[in-house]
Amino acid sequence: MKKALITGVTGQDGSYLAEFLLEKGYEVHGIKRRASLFNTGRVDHIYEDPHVEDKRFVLHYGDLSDSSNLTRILQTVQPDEVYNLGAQSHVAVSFESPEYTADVDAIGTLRLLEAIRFLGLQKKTRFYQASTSELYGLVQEIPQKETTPFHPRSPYAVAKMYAYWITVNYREAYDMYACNGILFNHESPRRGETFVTRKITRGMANIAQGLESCLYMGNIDSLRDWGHAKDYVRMQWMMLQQDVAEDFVIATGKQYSVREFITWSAKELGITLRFEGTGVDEKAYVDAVTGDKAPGVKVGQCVVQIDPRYFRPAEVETLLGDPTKAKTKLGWVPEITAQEMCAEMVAADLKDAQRTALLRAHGHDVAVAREGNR
Ligand code: NDP
Ligand code: GDR
Repeated sequence: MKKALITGVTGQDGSYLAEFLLEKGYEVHGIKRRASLFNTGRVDHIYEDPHVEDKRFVLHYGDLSDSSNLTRILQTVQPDEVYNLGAQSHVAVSFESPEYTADVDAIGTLRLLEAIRFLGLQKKTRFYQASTSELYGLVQEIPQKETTPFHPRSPYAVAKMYAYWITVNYREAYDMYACNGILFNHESPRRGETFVTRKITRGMANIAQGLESCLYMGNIDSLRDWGHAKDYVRMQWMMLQQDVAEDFVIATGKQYSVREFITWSAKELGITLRFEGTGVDEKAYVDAVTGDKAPGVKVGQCVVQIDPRYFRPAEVETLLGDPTKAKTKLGWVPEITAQEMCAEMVAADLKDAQRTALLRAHGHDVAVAREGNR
C-alpha cells in the first residue's frame, strides 16, 4: 500500500486530494495545525477514529514553521509521496502578514525538502509543490505557459517563487523526484469563504435569504482562469506518477471576469427562487453601485457595492493559462466548466443560508459569520 503525506490536508485541495488518494487505495497521512476550535470540517467525513486498527487516514499535529516536527512526522510516516499544499494562501492577507507568509510558504517548503534529504528519503519520496499562476503576476505573455517568465506581485507570490525554485533546485542538486504544479485558480463549495468566488456565492445566497443586504467587492474587472478543485487534485497525483519529474501548468484555457462570476451567481439564484416579482432587473442589480446610500434592499434583491478596502496594493489584473503540456503529456483534461462549478457553489451556499434563515425564523439567534477585511 502506498503512503502519502499531505500538508494542508484541512484546506480545500487537501480534502479533495485525501479523498482521491483513499479511493486509489493509499494510506493517507495529513498534517493539521493546532487551533482553538476544530478546523477539520472539510475532512470530518473521512475521519477515522484513532482507536481503530488499520486506519488508512491519519492526522498528525504539525506546522510548516516547525522543522523538528516536520522531520519527526516524515520519519514516522516514511511516505512514498509528499504533497505540499499547506500555505498562507490568501494574496491580500500576504500584504498584511508578509513575514509569516514567507516563513510558511517559502521556508516551509525548504524545511520539508531538507527533512526528506536529511532522513535519506530522497530516492524513495516523491515531492509535489503547490505552485501558482500568481508567479506570472504582471503577465509577460498571453496565455501563460511553463516557459513564461515570472513577475510576482505580492508577498505571497514572491514566497511561492522561492518555493518553486527550491523545488527545482532539489530536483537538480539531489536528483529528487520533485515537481511543481503551476495551478491557476480553482474553486469548489469547499473554497475558503474569503476568496472571491466563494465570497460571491455565499454572499448572494445570504442576500437571497435576507441574511445580508449588500455584496461589497474590490476589483470586479479582474480576469481569472477558474477550474474546479476536483479536476486539479487529480492532476497533482498524475504529476507524481511519471518516469521523470517535470513542472506543469494546470488551467482550463478560458478566462472570465469577477463581474461575470457575479452575474452567473445571480442568475442561479434568480431562476431558482429569489428575484421574481421584486421588480429588479438583473443588469440593474448586478451593476448597481450604491455609493454612500444605505443599500436598504428587499429580500432577494442584491446590490453590489465597490469598496476600495478590497483593492490590493499591487493587483494581478489578468491570468489565462495554457494547459497544452498537461493535455498532451499526461492526457489531463478538466471535466467541470466554470459555470457548472458556480452553479454547484451557489446551490451549496443556498442550502446553508436556508438553514440559517430557518433557525432565525424559529427564534434562534444565529449570526452569519462575516469577514470584515477581506
Ligand atoms: P487553503 O487556504 O484552502 O488551505 C491551506 C491549508 O494550509 C490549510 O489546511 C491550512 O490549515 C494549511 N496551513 C496554513 N498555514 C499553515 C502552517 N503554518 N502550517 C501547516 N499548514 C498550514 O488553500 P487551497 O487548498 O486552496 O490551496 C492549496 C495550496 O495550493 C496552497 O499552497 C495554495 O497556495 C496553492 N494554490 C491554490 C490555488 C487555488 O486556486 N486554490 C491555485 C494555486 C496554488 P488550516 O485549515 O488550519 O487553516
Ligand atoms: P487570487 O484569488 O488572489 O487570484 O488567489 P481571489 O479569489 O482572492 O481573488 C481573485 C481576484 O478577485 C479580485 N477581487 C476580490 N478578491 C477577494 N478575495 N475579495 C474581494 O472582495 C474581491 N473583489 C475583487 C481580486 O482582487 C483578484 O484579482 C487565489 C489563491 O487561491 C492563491 O492561493 C492562488 O495561488 C491563486 O488563486 C492562483
